Amino acid sequence: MPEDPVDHIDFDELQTKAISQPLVSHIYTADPSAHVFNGKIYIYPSHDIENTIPFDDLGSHFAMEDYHVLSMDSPLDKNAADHGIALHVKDVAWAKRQMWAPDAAEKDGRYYLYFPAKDQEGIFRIGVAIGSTPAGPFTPQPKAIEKSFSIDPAVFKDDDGCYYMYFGGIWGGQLQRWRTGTFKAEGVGPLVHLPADDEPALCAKVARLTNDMLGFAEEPKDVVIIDEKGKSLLQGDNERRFFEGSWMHKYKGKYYFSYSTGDTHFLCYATGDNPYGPFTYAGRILNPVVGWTSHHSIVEFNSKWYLFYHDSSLSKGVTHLRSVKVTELEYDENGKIKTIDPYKA
Ligand code: FUB
Repeated sequence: MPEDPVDHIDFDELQTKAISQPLVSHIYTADPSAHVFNGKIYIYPSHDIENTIPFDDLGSHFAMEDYHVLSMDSPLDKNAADHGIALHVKDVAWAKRQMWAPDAAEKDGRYYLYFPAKDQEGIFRIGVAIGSTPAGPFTPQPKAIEKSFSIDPAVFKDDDGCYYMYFGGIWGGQLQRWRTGTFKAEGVGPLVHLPADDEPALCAKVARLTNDMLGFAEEPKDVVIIDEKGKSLLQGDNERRFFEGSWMHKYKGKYYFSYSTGDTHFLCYATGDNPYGPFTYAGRILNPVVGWTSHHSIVEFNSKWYLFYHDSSLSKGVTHLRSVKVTELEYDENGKIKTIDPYKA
């Protein structure tokens, strides 16, 4: 991922225009997956760190090593509490580096932290670790989830008690290398193995989880996004097609699949009538933030809806040093999400 040109940005002015401020500023945090557990908001972010790894289009400079869990009594609080290290890569037998965007789920009083990391061979897999409280610490399973691949797990509990994992990310997230069902190692760079611009876009994946929450109960399926005419979005439709950062929520009985468009920096969403889709493209949730990546979660708290997201304003535009934020999210009378501008005009 190229570093954003930020020379033109006046960061003091940007601070005054930002619609919200970092929830913590003693560490850098990103990719916030928020959930309400026991009446509180718990946020499962990536923990961004400074490092000397050169920037590249595969995101090698996102060299994170551990996870901290944050919590808030309410999304209206200005700050979040940091519960410290919940899991470190050195304690995960199968993982070597790059602890990217995690998520968590609760079942029967146990908490499950889902996280991607590169294994010894440099292949992204998704692991799970178990805790007895929402803030951890979490004990990792010795192996990654069988048949898991790529990045950005997001776990959704449906009203019938079934849990689903949405995952995947292109470029550095390696999803394009799995198009045939096995990992294609040959070729260098983020564009190798991607479909052509006029082919159907690469899709996020979804799989129902097993009852013990530790594996896939089925082969992962494509999360197909279609346009208003029922046609799959194309790979060249960069302003609407899936890139990374899946999230699922339900509003008034409809399923809302949301995601980042990566190189065009939007958070978008598509709606459907079941957890597998297809989902019809419905619009933008968040316009671009400062920093290359955009990543989010959506959660209901006390009958209001909130968007957790991140930007790189605290680090003055450093792409891999981000800060999590929250703002209210609103729907219109037809269930359309009102697009949010992260900075006032
Ligand atoms: O934090 C590393 C990666 O950046 C995440 O996995 C992506 O979603 C992007 O936010």
